[in-house]
Amino acid sequence: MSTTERTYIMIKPDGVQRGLVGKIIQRFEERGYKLIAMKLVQPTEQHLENHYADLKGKPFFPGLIKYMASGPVVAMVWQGLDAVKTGRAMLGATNPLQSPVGSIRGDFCLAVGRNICHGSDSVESAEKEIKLWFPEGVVQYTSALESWIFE
Ligand code: RTP
Repeated sequence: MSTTERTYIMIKPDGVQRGLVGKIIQRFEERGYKLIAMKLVQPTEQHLENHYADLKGKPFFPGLIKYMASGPVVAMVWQGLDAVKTGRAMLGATNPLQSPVGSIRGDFCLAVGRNICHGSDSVESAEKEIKLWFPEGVVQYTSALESWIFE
């Protein structure tokens, strides 16, 4: 487990429209993760089909692409210990009704097709997603807080 593990976290169009951007960012900052890339983008359907290529063929795929292309999303890369698995735990389950209270989905949403955020499900998919959403790369910097967050 590395203190420089990275995950791709995205606030979906409903999260942006509902004004939840600040709250979601705050949870990752407060947990001790470091923001190393962020942008507001209006993704194309083609880009989203690449992002969700593993789900092509699922009955909900066309609706998912339409929903994800319906407005801007906030694309982010967060770095820190166990970022992928802990990031997913912070988001909650795919179906918000099965998400524990205290998780982002468990606190802010109800429907699987409007679940406000995305998080990479493995270190390998995080690497792929970071390249897809940030072909320009991420920012390298040292935070003075790091020695207070990691041993
Ligand atoms: P995400 O990629 O967005 O973080 O979600 P996930 O890994 O938790 O779930 P995944 O199975 O990869 O599904 C991707 C997104 O598709 C929508 N979905 N709708 N209507 C449905 O039954 C259904 N199932 C999945 C959700 O927005 C889910 O986050």
